[in-house]
Amino acid sequence: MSKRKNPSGKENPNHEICEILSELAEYEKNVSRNIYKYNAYRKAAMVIATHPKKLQSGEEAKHLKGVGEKIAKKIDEILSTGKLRKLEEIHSDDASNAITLLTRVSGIGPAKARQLVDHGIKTIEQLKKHKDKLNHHQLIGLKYFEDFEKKIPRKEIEEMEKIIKEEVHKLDGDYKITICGSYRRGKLEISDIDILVTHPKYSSSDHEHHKKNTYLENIVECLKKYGLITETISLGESKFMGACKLKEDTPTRRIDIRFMPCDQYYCGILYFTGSNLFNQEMRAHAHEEGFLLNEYALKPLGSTGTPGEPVEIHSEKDIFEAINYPYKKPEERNI
Ligand code: DCP
Ligand code: MG
Repeated sequence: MSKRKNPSGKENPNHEICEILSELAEYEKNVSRNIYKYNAYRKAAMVIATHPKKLQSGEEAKHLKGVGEKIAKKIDEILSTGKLRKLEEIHSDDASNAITLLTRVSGIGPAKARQLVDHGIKTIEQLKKHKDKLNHHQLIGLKYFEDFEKKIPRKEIEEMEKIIKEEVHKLDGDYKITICGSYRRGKLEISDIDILVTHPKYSSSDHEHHKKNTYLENIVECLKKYGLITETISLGESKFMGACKLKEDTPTRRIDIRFMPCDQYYCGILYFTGSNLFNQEMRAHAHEEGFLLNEYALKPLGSTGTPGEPVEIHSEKDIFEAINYPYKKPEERNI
């Protein structure tokens, strides 16, 4: 059996257990829609993935943070039989397989997937015959179903980054652009492109005064003209969702661009760099230190629990320092 690598690139001697727990997590998210269980399985899979030794029993696994009685029992079953009955049952359930498949289409969430399955739509082929049931986003998801599933090599995003920065800076040299997500965390294979943009002339007070701005619209128009952006899923003042294509022979990729006021930029970068789990842990730590941290701001919590005025932030490091959290480089946030 192959030994897959863990998040820090080392061999993972427990990869079979991790794969099963991750599958259970996906099942809870997409089919049962139990986010609490989804998180529990994901956390356990992550902590086990970074455990350097092969686990011998569920009891041993229980010493790891995030592994409780129920997961320990499952680990025992996997260790002794090489599989998990619960997962075998899930695999043999038609409706569950169909829901899992349909949620792979960009724009189709667990609720929509269940609805489609209830209408008897269970395959991509059948979905193609019922386009009337899909909204604009889901239609694009369907059109590029195969392309959007392909991982993006780092090199390809590096090339796009260069073009995007060059073209956007021709428009206005003051734009600040950061590609976040797993790309910023140093991953070699990335699922989509998450870009964060700001402009020094636009702050949250402008935003609060509902001052209309066209910063994002201008960027999207510019990259469409260049030929990089090929599809628009949605476009607002602060968020663009769409698709892009670098070259004739590269697949169409999902791209999101967010425009944020300059004083919220670093909280935005921190959030959109992730990982998801890292954000959860950092937010929990912030809370213990008496702060509210989200994608927009860091606010101290008063004695009654009401958030105060945002702390002034000029870098990602400022956020870590303010909440007494040891600084982690983006590549160290792959939990
Ligand atoms: N994010 C989050 N919570 C969510 C969704 C997103 O904290 N529910 C943040 C953390 C993610 C970032 O946004 O790292 C980007 O979201 P992606 O879903 O694009 O995830 P990644 O870029 O980390 O991984 P991938 O390569 O799969 O896109
Ligand atoms: Mg991403």
